[in-house]
Amino acid sequence: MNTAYVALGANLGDPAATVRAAFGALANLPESRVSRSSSLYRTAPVGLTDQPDFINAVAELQTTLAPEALLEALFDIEQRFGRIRADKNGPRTLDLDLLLYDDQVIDLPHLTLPHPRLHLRAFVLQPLAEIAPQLVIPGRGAVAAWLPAVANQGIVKL
Ligand code: PH2
Ligand code: MG
Ligand code: MG
Repeated sequence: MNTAYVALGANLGDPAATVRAAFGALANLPESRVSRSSSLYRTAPVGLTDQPDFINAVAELQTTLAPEALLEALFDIEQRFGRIRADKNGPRTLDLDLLLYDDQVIDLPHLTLPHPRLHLRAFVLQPLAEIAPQLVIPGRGAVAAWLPAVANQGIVKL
C-alpha cells in the first residue's frame, strides 16, 4: 500500500456539495480507499482573485495504483463532474490535484511530486495539516512549519 494525498477544490455551482460528492468518487477508485478526509474549508481565491470563493479539502488515500494511474483516475473524476479546462487558474466545477505520493519525487511534464505549490497555499496546507499534522513534504520539510507563512490567506473551516 502507498499513501497519497489529493487536494479537492471547487468554486462553481454548489461547491460544497461537489466536494462532498467527490470524496465519494475517491472512495470508489479501484485499488484504493480513503483513509482520512479533512473538513471542508471556504477559501479566498489565490492567483486570479476575481472569481468566487472556493471550497477546498484534502483526502488521504491508501492505494496500489501507481502515481500516473492515480492521476489519470483523478482526471476521469474531474471529467465526470463536468470540468472544463479553460483558464489555468480560473473557476472550476471540480479540481483534483495529486499533492504527494509516499515520499516520491517525480518531475514529468504532466506530473510533479510533491505538488510544486502545495507549501505556499493555505487552502492546501491547512486541510493537509488537519489530517496529517506530522507530515513531511519531501525536499521542503514539515507541513506544520509552512503554516505561519500562509496565515494571511483567507480560509475558514466550515
Ligand atoms: N485553485 C487554483 C487557483 N486558485 N484558490 C483557492 N482558494 N482554492 C483553489 O483550489 C484554487 C485557487 C488552481 O487550481
Ligand atoms: Mg488541477
Ligand atoms: Mg489546482
